[in-house]
Amino acid sequence: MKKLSTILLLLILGQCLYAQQLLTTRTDKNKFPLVDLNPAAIYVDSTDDWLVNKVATLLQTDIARITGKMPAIIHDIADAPEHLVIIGTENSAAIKTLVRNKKADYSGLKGKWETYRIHTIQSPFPQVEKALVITGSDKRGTAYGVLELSRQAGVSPWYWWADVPVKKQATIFIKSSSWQSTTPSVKYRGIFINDEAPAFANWTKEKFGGFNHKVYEHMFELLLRLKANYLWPAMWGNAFNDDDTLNPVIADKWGIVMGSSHHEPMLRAHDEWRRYGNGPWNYVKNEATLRDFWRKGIMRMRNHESIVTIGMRGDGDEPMTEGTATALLERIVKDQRQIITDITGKPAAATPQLWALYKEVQDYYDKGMRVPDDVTLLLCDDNWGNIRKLPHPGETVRGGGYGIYYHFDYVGDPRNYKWINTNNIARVWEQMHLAKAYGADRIWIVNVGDLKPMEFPISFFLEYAWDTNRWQEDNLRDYYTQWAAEQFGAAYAKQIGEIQRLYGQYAARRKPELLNADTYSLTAYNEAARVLHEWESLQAVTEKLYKNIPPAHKDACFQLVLHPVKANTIVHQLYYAVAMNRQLAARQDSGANAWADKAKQLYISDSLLSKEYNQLADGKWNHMMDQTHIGYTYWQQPDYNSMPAVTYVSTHQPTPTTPPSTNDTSRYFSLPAARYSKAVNSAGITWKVIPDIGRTGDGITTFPVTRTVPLSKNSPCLEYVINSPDTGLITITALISPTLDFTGGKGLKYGISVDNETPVVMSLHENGDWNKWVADNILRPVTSHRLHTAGRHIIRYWMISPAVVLQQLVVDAGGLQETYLPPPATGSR
Ligand code: REL
Repeated sequence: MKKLSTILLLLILGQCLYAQQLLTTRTDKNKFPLVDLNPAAIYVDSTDDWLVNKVATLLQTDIARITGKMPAIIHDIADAPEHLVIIGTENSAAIKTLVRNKKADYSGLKGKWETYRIHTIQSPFPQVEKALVITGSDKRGTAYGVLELSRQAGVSPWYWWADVPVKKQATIFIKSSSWQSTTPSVKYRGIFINDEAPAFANWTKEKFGGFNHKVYEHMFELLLRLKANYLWPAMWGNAFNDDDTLNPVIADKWGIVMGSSHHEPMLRAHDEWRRYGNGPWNYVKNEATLRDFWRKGIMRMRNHESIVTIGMRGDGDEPMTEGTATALLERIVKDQRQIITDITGKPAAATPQLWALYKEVQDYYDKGMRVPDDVTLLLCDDNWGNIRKLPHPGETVRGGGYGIYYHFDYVGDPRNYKWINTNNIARVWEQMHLAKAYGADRIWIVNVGDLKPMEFPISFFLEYAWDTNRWQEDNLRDYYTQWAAEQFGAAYAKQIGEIQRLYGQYAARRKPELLNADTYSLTAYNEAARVLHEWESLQAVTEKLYKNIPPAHKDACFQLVLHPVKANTIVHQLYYAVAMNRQLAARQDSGANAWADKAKQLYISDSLLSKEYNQLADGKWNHMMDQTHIGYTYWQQPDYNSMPAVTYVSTHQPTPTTPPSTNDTSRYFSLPAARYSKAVNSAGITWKVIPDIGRTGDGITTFPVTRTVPLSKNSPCLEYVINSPDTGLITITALISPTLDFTGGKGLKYGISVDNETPVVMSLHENGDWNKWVADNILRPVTSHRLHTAGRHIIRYWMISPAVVLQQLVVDAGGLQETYLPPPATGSR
């Protein structure tokens, strides 16, 4: 019996945890009327935390925005009407009374991090018939609960940052029940505003007068609405603590944990050293000055929740001088921790710290440098979304744990990408899922450039960090529609979700900054025209949607949906026109001239589109699209966009409108990985498709991602059948996502065999050019095999390492032409 009731309790609890739909309809007789004819009042204890009082006012204005009815805020239960929303932490007088009178039991929140409970209580106080209580294990937990309610009632976290209209309704009813949130999967979840000139910097200068608390306050609110808690502030010529002394004070009130980037130790901005530093940024030559400089960072931290970056890199994001000794760095860390101890008066371990294993710093770690156990090791991606290192399974027990620093935007080799969003969330999911599976879950921070236009991947990154169980490979596609529904309503969810899904896949093929007229082949398999057609079709669908969407949604739809599609389409049209021009001009064909004119028009269209963005919402986002993106000659951005060179010819030849197609005599099979003939799972390892992760479709990999087995004839494998008319040599190119060997080994491996041959074992990383992998966003290992007979053959792709995501196999049986993307899928033929 006891067992049965435990099971029942677990089932009910399970429902509480996952049944997170708070809203109900008027006909539900158990409902709580948040707003019926009148709004319920909101109670908050004025002595409760500032943030709790703040979110009470946010809820108040959110409700007013939704329904046009402004709820009263009361601070004394004696003033309560019959329906009351109670917001508070355990310090709230009303919450204490409820517990004391056994009307509620919040022991399930005790000691938890950022966890909240939302429930209704019948007759909690004499004059109150029903109350809706939102309480958290701490101030942020309480805030997240309140903002979750707002969000479900119709206020998107992006209502200000992307002009998403509030969903108007006359009434709001809440289900009578009890929900307790999960405790966040990742403790510190945040963003890094970086590479912020020219766009964000010019925008904020014009709108707010710089990076001051007025602009940061909008950011803090956004972060809380997205259930984030952590920020690395802008640092390109900006210094959070120095630019406006209210910045850190307001951050602390909003409950935002502040840090500084990976190369700005001790909470001091790089720009502060430029402003006030004395002598070289070199610990051997200038130790005392540096110590003073850092001391100020910790003094200024006061009791504001912070994560202190420790360690030291060279001046301005450069490596330390060559030959910097591990011993020196260890001494620096020791001295920095002594400063923390001296100034806080507590052991250093009482202040959260991180050491970022960014770029060359990881080498120090790999060569044996260690920092004390309480420091979080912030592992990093390669700046291109591929995680470089993860803890070994079983290595995760370390006081400070591990975290990840990830990029949606970057300045550096092989090219800056800071104009528009090019992040495919399927890949973000796959990499961050790895991070979680291997135990890197203390901090997740992502470089988001100017913040706009990264709204969509930011939402995903932070929501996934909040609950890594919520999104798996088999429901990832729902994220697109869920997000679209939240911004644009259920009526547009499917359509916009589908646009976002295709956009993410197309845009991740190559950063626009790396595109040129030669990226896609004009001739081989009609590649350039096919790619362009995909963009133009997506644009047509998006334009139609934009035309039909209600006027109130147009600004948001432009920013979040139409602009990125159009911007990419124009750039692809431009390079296609330039390619056509060059090809025809090379033949002295006067058809080249029309393409040159077209290219010029497209170049102008590009700048007009940026202008349209900047003028949107009466110029609210002026400068946000100032980033240059055409005319790169090396990694660094050009100062100005420049028109790619086109040529005019003066002869009079006919004007072809399509590229001359070459005679395709190539014999090949292009096999999308997810369309295997057979998947062999074994030893508890299962093949699963990750939808949309590939450059042209899905990808496939093995789960659990932490498991592997030595290669044998029983290993997990995928089979692909081809029917070859010939015998002879073939090559097989495996198109694989550019995952790095995060295990610290020499390269992730797979095996490949044809029929009964011994599998060829391929290492993905031993040879190759990282610049090309990331620019092309693919690995292309090639193996050779011999077909001894014509007819049916089985290609087997063998799992050796986990986390290898196969996108496509391309079998060349003779004459395969070179293309950027795989040739069109053939299946067996
Ligand atoms: O993307 C990165 O992590 C770094 O290159 C930047 O953090 C770096 O601070 C750069 O913006 C300038 O210093």
